[in-house]
Amino acid sequence: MAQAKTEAKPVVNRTQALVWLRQMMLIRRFEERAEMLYQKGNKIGGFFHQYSGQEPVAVGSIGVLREDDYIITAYRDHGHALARGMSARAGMSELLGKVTGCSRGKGGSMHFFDVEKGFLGGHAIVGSHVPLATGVAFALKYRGEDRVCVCYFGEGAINQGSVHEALNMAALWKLPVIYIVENNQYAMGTSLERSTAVLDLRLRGATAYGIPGITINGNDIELMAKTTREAANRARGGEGPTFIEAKTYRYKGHSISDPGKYRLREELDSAMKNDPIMVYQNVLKQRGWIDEETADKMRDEIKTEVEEAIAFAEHSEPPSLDQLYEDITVAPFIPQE
Ligand SMILES: Cc1ncc(C[n+]2csc(CCOP(=O)(O)OP(=O)(O)O)c2C)c(N)n1
Repeated sequence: MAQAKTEAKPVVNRTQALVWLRQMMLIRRFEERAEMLYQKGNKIGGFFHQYSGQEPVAVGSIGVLREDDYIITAYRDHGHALARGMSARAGMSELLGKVTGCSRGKGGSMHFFDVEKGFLGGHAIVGSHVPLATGVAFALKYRGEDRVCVCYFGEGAINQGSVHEALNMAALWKLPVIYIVENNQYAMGTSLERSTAVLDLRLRGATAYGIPGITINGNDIELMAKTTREAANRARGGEGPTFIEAKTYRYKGHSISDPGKYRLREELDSAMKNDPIMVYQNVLKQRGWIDEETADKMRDEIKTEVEEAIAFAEHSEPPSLDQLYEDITVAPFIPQE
């Protein structure tokens, strides 16, 4: 089986590590407060899928990309967007359906976009964006650019036919794409064991298409970073795609309306006991890169940032009737009377 190579040297300095810790804390807080707004204040409508527990996957991998690389993901997209540098204001406004949101209030939770930051969404049909990622990578190669496209999807998407067509073409044409499967163990209420015949997901890329694959602990942010950096180097060097299975766990139900009755309380408790944000904070403490007081200050600043984002979103306007007709087609869409 093809294996992605690993390297030994450290991937991060103190400054970068603190940025990553802060980003993970921001994602967590952003979603905690958004959940409250959804449930208590009834301020957020539509679907709402939380990333809580999976933060190191997005933050570690995006943290080693270049600003001109592309990212594309599924509907559990708040974490990737914030890790890419979207402001809490733009994200919160989108959740509240305001014109100041990243998709002008017309996308909602599942359709965060920020094209200027190379963040190509937020896609709700399972597996549908994987061919898009392959297409983006094809365009990059066709134009002779040394940028890469990173595509995130859940393990539930692995059995979609379109994913396999996309993997085959990426391997055939050695496209600069990195597929990151976020294996959080459940697709809605269905565990991987109940849906999938071959549990070693790397084999999907490796044996079928010859794409180097690696399975890693997605809770380990620095390992995420190192593995992604190596994959990006391969892609930029013309060696083609890499398939990374990041083992992770989601703390919340599939969506906000899912009480999660298909798993035991003990399973969730045991995952939360090793919360990757606290674990990373402790790692940095042991290295002497942060102390308790600085971490508390960081958390306080993040609380303020999120409250400020909520206030901004609440004071923003929803899109006007005219604006509802924008962004539908390339040429302006003229509604018929
Ligand atoms: C083609 C398609 N089939 C079914 C659904 C309904 N659906 C929404 S999310 C989901 C589970 C996907 O799980 P996974 O890919 O593991 O991602 P996760 O939710 O765990 O992040 C399903 C079946 C859908 N959106 N699209």
